[in-house]
Amino acid sequence: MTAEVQTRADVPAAGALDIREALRLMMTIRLFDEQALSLYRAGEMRGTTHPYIGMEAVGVGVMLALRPNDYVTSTHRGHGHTIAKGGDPKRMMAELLGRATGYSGGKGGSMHIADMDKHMLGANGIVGGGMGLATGAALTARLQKTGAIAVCFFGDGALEQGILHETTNLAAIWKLPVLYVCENNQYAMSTRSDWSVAGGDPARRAAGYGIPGVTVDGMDLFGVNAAATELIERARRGDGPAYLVCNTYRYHGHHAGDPLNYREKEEVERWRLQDPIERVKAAATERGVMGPSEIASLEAQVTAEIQAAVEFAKSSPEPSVDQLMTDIYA
Ligand SMILES: Cc1ncc(C[n+]2csc(CCOP(=O)(O)OP(=O)(O)O)c2C)c(N)n1
Ligand SMILES: [Mg+2]
Repeated sequence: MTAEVQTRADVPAAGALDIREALRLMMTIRLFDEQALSLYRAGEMRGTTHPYIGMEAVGVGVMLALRPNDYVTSTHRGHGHTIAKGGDPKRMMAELLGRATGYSGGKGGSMHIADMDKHMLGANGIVGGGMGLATGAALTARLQKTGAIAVCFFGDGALEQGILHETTNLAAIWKLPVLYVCENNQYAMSTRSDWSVAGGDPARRAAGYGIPGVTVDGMDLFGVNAAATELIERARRGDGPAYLVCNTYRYHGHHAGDPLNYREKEEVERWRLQDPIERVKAAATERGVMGPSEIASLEAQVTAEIQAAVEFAKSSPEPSVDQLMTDIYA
């Protein structure tokens, strides 16, 4: 395939996508992060949390195009990626509340959740920090001939990190099986991406490396999934890396304590009209996959699961004093 930029505004057919599973994952992500925000506001969480609310179609659309042994690297906004890759909401919630049953023994918090069994290589507090890891994981997959690929999620704010150039170049010349997924949620903290990112659509940058760059509506599960499937299959065939840019939006602040004094309420409302979960619900009904009552019972099931995760976390012990000096790099 030659270097190209494609913009996908249409809604491709669902294909092999499991709409029920997609909806379950998207609802789980939203309810998990709504719960995390309310625990933060109630003063029950130390540190902060970066909600993925509004961006669910990106993580789920990409993840449902993957195989279990494919690798994923995440960002500081990592809950959605972890849930979509099969992470356990109980252990995640326990980590947020600093409990010993959490993914990092309660000592890492929101930005230090990884699940090696699921090949989810971790959230990352360093903007762009997953780029080297994902590219390395792709090289590992190549050398071990596992047939796996790696997906690197990063934000628009990470587009200007130098490591993106280094890793993309290496991946392009070695044709590594890696997909770089830019979640353009329009802001890096309070900085608008249309103000800070040079050259217009970031997918155009792919041409400089001779690889495909595709831009999709990141509020559309089906469009994200279709583009990801194509680029992932291409990488798996040995044709090398690609950029996938997903235009999306975070409904809430950068983190739980963000005063949000840099954007208009009308802008948020405009994006909310494109709500990715509502769009999947509508598609599920239109396509006769699920009716309203089935959707409601799925929502009740997910709500109960998240409630159980909170109860599990709250009833778990804090790390003991003798754990203080373990897992420390010194
Ligand atoms: C190397 C580095 N520089 C700066 C920061 C501080 N920081 C944390 S998140 C963030 C903005 C990231 O924006 P973006 O990549 O668009 O991700 P989003 O928060 O929008 O998901 C910044 C600047 C950091 N954590 N790491
Ligand atoms: Mg951003």
